[in-house]
Amino acid sequence: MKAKAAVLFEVGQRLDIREVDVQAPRAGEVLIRMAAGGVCHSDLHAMTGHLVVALPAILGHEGAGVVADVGPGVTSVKPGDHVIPLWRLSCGVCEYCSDGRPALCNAGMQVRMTGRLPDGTTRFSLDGKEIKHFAGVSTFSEYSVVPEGAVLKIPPELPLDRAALLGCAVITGVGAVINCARVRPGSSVVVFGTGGVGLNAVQGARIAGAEKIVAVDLLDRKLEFAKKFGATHTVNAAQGDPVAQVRALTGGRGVDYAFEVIGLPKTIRQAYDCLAKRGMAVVVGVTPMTTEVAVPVMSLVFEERVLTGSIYGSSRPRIDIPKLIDLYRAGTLKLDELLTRTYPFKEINEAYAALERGEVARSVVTF
Ligand code: PAD
Ligand code: ZN
Repeated sequence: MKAKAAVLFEVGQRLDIREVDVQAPRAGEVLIRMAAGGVCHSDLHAMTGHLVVALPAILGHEGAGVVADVGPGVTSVKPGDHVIPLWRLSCGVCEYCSDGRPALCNAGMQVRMTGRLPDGTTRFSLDGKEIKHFAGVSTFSEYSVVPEGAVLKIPPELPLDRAALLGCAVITGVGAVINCARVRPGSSVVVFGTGGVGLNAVQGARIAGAEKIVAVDLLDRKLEFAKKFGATHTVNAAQGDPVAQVRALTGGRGVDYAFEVIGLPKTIRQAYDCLAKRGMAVVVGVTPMTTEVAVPVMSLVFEERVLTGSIYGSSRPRIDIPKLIDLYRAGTLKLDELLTRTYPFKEINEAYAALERGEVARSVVTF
């Protein structure tokens, strides 16, 4: 079948909407008719080359849609089901999957690095040449073939444009706070970068019962969003050293948890420098592959500080996404407020330009 899809041919280029060929799903695979694709900074990192991706590829890793067809042996979904594709495939049987760490699955990493499905081939092509799958899900396509292990059924009444956000921004941000850092009630938190993912770290901290939640960004517009998501204090890093400002807000002590949701060495170091003794800094932002960050070892030892990272919200999506849906239904998790703009698919490059200008909380393209 044919489908319109946003292809990245080379680093440095914008997305090119082309009519690609999509093969039928094979055994254990699911064909999804995509309804909405989320506009995440990680795709932009792929376009700029910060994130190394096998090209040409159909980008997009946040999305939601309806099952159009299934290959032999698929049991967990059927045509007509509403689903979210999970951008880190998990095999279910390896050491990491068995340990409740599906985001660390080697099979998922293999798909991510090669741009091919687990059998080593692709279901997309253009003029007979293979087009790669980004993160195994390629949500910027009217139709995408995804392994069953990366497809999660969701309730049909959930609006698909909002459901899409659960698949990356929400699970990554909330998960970093709840699964990785395990933020405790009454604690103090700083979040560097309050874009689509960072706002979810802010609301994750609110849901976890943090008492002080400081949002740091360069744009007042983003800080206003952050207040709606639960920030108790805001710091504009364009107006002076953010570390000094965060420390001042905690009476000099520093915070219990810091989240870096930008992907810059400078802000990773700033997040670390905001910590109190025994504090934990979690890096969520994606940097170029070779980036290094130095921290003073003395503070690791004498203050027992922790510096770590979180991929895909350190989550178990099949357990965590249904919980997030319950929190949305209860009015606790803000999804409607997160979706500040919707673009028709053909305006996808404009959607990315708006992300770069920092205009939106999160946007989606709709098909
Ligand atoms: P976004 O562009 O919506 O948000 C980034 C925010 O950072 C914006 O609000 C900027 O204004 C702000 N910012 C930029 N520079 C600074 C600075 N020096 N000081 C303070 N604020 C600043 O991006 P996003 O929320 O979609 O993604 C954020 C990062 O998270 C990005 O690097 C993305 O690739 C990464 C990500 N990681 C995972 C994961 O699993 N670890 C998943 C998804 C996204
Ligand atoms: Zn993402």
